[in-house]
Order: sequence, then structure tokens, then C-alpha cells
Amino acid sequence: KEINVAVTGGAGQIAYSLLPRLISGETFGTDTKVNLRLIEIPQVVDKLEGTIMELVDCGFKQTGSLLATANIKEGVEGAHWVLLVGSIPRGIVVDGKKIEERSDLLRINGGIFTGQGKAIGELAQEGAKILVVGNPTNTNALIGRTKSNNLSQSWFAMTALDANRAKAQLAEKAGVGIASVTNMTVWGNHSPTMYPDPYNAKIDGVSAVEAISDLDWIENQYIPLVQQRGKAVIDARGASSAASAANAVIDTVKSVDSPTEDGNWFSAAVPSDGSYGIPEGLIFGFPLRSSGQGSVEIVQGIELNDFAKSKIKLTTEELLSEKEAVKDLLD
Ligand code: NAX
Repeated sequence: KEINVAVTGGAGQIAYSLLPRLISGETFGTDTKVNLRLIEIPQVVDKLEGTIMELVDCGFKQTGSLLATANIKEGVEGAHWVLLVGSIPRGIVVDGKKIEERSDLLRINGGIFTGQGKAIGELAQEGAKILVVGNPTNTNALIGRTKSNNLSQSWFAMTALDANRAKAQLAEKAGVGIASVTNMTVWGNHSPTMYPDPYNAKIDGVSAVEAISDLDWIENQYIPLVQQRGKAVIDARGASSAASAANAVIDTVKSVDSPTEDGNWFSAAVPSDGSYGIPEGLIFGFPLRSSGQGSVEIVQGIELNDFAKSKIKLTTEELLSEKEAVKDLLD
């Protein structure tokens, strides 16, 4: 078997942890040859030659062709998976202005995802899967998907890192191994308004709230801890999460490509079909199940109490205001 995988932000820190794992056999299987197309902005594209040298030096048997390009069209042509990791970070100076506000970030990155979405819709495979990692993830995916104008393709925005963080904190508190924690949903936006759902998450098959039996910790410490974990890593490391973000990309690709185990689900943001009252089309974190054959469904019938509903309302409102801020990019 052979698969074409395109990755933007190929010279960034997440990509450095991600790329070897895409061609090691771990992500797409030991029987699949992986052709990697690394995409960067023109100022940085030369650096990718060094990355490619290292990928060759890893000596993985599954390594197919390796390409570095600053041309998004060349990069995504024929791609089965597109991992949109690249984006302009907060704090950078663009056209003489320091990008600090989320609204500026939305507009600048939104512009990038317009062109990338169009190229993917026209040139990536029919049925291609696209995972957006670059922030603001959900709204970038909304713009990209709208501009791709190709409903055969499936767009996802990454919340798996939030879900992994949410599981790890529950496991630590309960004093159990991480494998005991299942059914984690991160509802809504990949931002501090996300709602990691401890009521429907399970520890050894029992609701995490019941298993931990400390509602004050759950509602007042646990949820903010998960919501602010990205910032805590930046404060401690002096750089944003990279190894764990790369790991979450791999988790998402594997969750989408393989059948979900009975009784469990995984977390990613997908276009809402109106489930749970979320406005249609909004790219929203939901509990998902995959058939492993290309179809991914939103899990229905999950009970949401008033606490959950109030948190989901907040994150929905934030996503609607992000959508409003980029509405001219959605025409
Ligand atoms: P880096 O700044 O190390 O790398 C980003 C790379 O993207 C740079 O090399 C840059 O040149 C490239 N790039 C910018 N615009 C591009 C374009 N138009 N086409 C191709 N490449 C382009 O950031 P890194 O730490 O790798 O993070 C990448 C993105 O992931 C950031 O937006 C970051 O905020 C986001 N994250 C998202 C997470 C999630 O859970 N969804 C968690 C981790 C991370 O914070």
C-alpha cells in the first residue's frame, strides 16, 4: 500500500516530533509506504532539506518519496491525508504590526486557510482527510472547509491533545493507569472555553465524577487545569507543546482510520450536523466513532446536565463570534 501525506509547517517544532512518526510504520501501518510532502513558507522552505536528510537517515522501511515545497498546490496534489500544522503564531510582526489579539490572529491565519482550502478541494484526493492543528484551529478549519467546496473530503480540527491532557489528569487524581480512562469528550473550541466532560468520561467503566467523588475538585480545579494546560506548558518550557501535540496528531489520524472499540469514542472537532443543538457547519469538538472505513459519526444520546450545558453554551458563543470575525472569508 502507498499513501500521500501533506504536512504544512514542516519546519516547525510540532513537525519535528511528528514527521519521523509518520514514516516509521506507527501511524499508517508497517505495510504502507508513506510519501511525505512538506510545505513551508518561502522564507523557510530551504530548511526542509535538513529535515529531509534526517528523515532519510532514520532509515525507516516505510519511507516513500520526500518532497519539500513552498507551493501549496504541489504539496497537496493527490494527498490522502493533509495535516495543516503551519500557521502564524501570536507575537510575530506582520506588516509592521505585532499580532497580539485573537481577532488579528483569526484574520491573518484565516487568509492562509482560504488558499489552502481551495487547493485541497481541487487537488487532494476525493475522500481526503484533513486535520487542522494550526491555531485558531476550529475557525481555520471552518474557513478551509468552506473554501475547499468539496464535500467528499472530511475536515477535522484537533482536540485530541486536550482530550489526552484531560484523561491524564483524571488518571493521576484517581491513582489509576491512563488506559482506565475512556470516553473523553472535549466539547467545542480548542481554546480555554473548551469543555472536557468529566461526567461522561469513564474510569474503569464508571463516570469519572462518581469514581473521583470530589465535585469541588472536578468543577473548580480539574476543568480550569485542562483548559489552561497549554499555557502552563509554555510557562514551564518557554515554548508551546510540541511532542505531545505531535502525539495527538498521530492519535487523531489513527482514531479516524481505525474502527473505534466497542463502547468508547474519541474526541475531535468536526462540522456540526445540528447534534446537541450546535449550529450546523460550526467546527465543534464532539464525541466521535469511526467505522474504520472512512465514515466518522457524532455519538448521539449523551446526557448533558445543566453544568455541561452552560459550559457548552460558552464555547459555542465563542466559536460563533470567531465565525462572525471572519465572515467575509466565508463568502
Ligand atoms: P512553529 O512556529 O514552530 O511552526 C509553525 C511553522 O508553520 C513555521 O515553520 C512556519 O514557517 C510555518 N507556516 C506558517 N505559515 C505557513 C503556511 N502558510 N504554509 C506552510 N507553513 C506555514 O509552531 P508549532 O509549535 O509547530 O505549532 C504549530 C501550530 O500548532 C500553531 O498554530 C500552534 O498554536 C498550534 N497548536 C495547536 C494545538 C492543538 O491542540 N490544536 C496544540 C499545539 C499547538 O499550540
